[in-house]
Amino acid sequence: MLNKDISVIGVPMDLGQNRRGVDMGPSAIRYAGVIERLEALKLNIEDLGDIEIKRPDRRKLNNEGNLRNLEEVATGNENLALAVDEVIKKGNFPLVLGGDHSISIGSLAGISKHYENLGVIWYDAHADLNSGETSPSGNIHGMPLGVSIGIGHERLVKLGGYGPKIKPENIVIIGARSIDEGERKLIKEKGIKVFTMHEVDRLGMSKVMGETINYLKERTDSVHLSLDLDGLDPMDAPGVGTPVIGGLSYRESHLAMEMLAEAKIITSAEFVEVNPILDEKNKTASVAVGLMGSLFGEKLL
Ligand code: B3U
Ligand code: MN
Ligand code: MN
Repeated sequence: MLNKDISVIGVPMDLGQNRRGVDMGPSAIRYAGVIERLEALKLNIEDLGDIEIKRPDRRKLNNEGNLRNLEEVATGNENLALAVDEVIKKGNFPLVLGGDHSISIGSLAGISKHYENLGVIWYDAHADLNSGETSPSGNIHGMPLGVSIGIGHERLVKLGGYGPKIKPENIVIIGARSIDEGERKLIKEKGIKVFTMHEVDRLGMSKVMGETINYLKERTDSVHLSLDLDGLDPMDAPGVGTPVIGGLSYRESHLAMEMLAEAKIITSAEFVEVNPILDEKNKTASVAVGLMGSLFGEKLL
């Protein structure tokens, strides 16, 4: 990793989906020792604490169309975008702790304007390419990647005052195994690069990551890592809201992070969907912290 100055931002957001508890993700990840783990790597860590996310009376929440809690999700993400923007302005690496995956909308709004050609690695069981029109759930955490390429509600697509944030050809999805019909269409139409579990099994993680790194090096000037813990197999990461069996292993995931550390291409990152209420003794938060260790250069020997 080139940038040794890291700013940690927690986002206690659970309004992008229906299960309670993911708002406690940042606490669980801090409790699992993220700050100490990164400090041990001789990095300069500042913990900016948590972004303010409103705690509305849940009985009074309003949906707009098929978008659950649109206003609250948008406002929280605007706060996050401002914080991330400040971190990059002062030359630090933003490390964002979720919260549900809707927070990627705010992260990318704060990050993308600083680069000509931002790339994204989307490490996830899902493609998160839905919109109000295609979503089976109305949950905004299933939409952030679609929003980033300009598909979805204006309030989200133009969040931070501009959009789209990412070119479809600058995206690589890794670990997908639960893809909705509308998402499948979009992947084909936009030519988005996806390594589903099929490709991971066929090629192995080493080849998948190697190809991902080469692909992004060729066409981007910076890369954001968006790691949804449900990309991992539920045996390794049980504390997530929408587990999908047959996922990426703990070992494959560490290899992926180690290869990214070696390639020095990651310029910002977020780790999302850790839900301590659904977890087994904070296992998922600990796995997340271990992966951050590898991403920032921790070695076995
Ligand atoms: N694709 C489904 C399910 C889902 C997306 N992201 C998560 N679950 N974590 C949806 O609701 O959009
Ligand atoms: Mn996701
Ligand atoms: Mn997911």
